[in-house]
Amino acid sequence: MMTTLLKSAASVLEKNWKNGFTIPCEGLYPFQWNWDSGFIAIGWAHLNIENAKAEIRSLLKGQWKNGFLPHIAFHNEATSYYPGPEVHATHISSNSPSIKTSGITQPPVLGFVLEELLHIANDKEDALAFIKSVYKQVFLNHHYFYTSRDPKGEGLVYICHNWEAGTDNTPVWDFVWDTFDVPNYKLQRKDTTHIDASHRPTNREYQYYIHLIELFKEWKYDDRMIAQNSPFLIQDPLFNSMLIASNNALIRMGELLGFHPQVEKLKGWNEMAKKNMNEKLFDSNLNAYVYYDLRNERSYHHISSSSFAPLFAGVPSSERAKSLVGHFQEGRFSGVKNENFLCASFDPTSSLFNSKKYWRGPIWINLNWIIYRGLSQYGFTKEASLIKNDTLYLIEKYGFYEYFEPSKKINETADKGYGGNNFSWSAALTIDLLINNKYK
Ligand code: 9WN
Repeated sequence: MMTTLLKSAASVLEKNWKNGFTIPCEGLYPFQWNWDSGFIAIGWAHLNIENAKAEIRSLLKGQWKNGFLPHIAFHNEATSYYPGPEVHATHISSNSPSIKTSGITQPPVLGFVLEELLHIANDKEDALAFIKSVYKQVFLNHHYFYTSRDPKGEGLVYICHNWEAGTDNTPVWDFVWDTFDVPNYKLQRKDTTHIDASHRPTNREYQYYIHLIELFKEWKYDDRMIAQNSPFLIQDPLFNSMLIASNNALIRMGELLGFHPQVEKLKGWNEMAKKNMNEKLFDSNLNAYVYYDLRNERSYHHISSSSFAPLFAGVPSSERAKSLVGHFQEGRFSGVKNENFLCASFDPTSSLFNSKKYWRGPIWINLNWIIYRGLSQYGFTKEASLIKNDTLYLIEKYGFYEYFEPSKKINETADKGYGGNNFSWSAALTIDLLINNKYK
């Protein structure tokens, strides 16, 4: 029997369903987004596996000839979002597909999403046949990352735009923006007509976002030019964790399906990726995984919710995982008296923390799901239940918002979440948290 919360989550997905794919949020994000679709497919798999399959097939329609998977597929027309297809202008690349897409990517979640579908599906044979039909496309995407975005052959791929991180305005980028100047573009922002501008990135930050796209267009989206010249070139712990978690899943599924050459390649990349993530991206003073800036050859010593994503990818040793968990109960993220709900998107003790502003502090449901799964996998059941209960508490109290206030005190008098409402991945992952028996 469906509980009330489950029913309302299902109705969010149904309303955002556009006959073949699901938009993240009406008005605010009116197209198909890459990592959103992955999380959304997990929700659909519990309700209607055919929609989950269609979601993934639609996303793969945007795949480029070199395996690149864009962050937005513009299947439909909409004027409520900026920057739209005319700004990305990806037809100038010889690799772009027949449908309109953006020319930047997002965290590669499809590999592990396919394995989630297999676990959730009642008809395993049918799910496996579907996975078989898309496996090589997803593999090609990983091949693209390790051959085009890992200039030093470290198994750590770079992102070249803040929107590729998915954590668009994390304070870590402030330090990158300080390293170069941008012209003054005439922005046509639409987001601030939907959402309180103080909860969104500033116009100054948008100048950088647009400038990077203008540079990529000048270089016709050529990866070699980008690697050589992009002022933004970051090895991001969240992005690489999503890739490793997807490698892990593709290896297991490839073994089941007999895709041996692909499995061998994936194992090679993965081994190097895990090793260098532990050696290069771990900051032992902070006790957390951090970002490395390849352009300026430096690390950024800040903790964000992305710092815990390696748990989900099985990267840390159990000893290191144990010390990471110290940031939760009575720790830096929870607050010494557990004053905060888990898990703020940025270090609540930092002067750069802002509890209301997008990825500079608020809680996001997809990161909570990733951390919850990571904690469960390592056997930290107490901390896993804590983050799961905090997530469901916020959703039940306010609804399926895009992001939420971490401070328990502010939440005592608040009456809503932040950003867009009826946000698809908040609904989809609530469904999974409520009914996925594997992680109780
Ligand atoms: C740019 C769709 C996307 C999410 C991102 C989130 C936000 C877009 C924007 O919305 O980013 O991709 O315009 O702000 O930060 O993680 O995928 O939900």
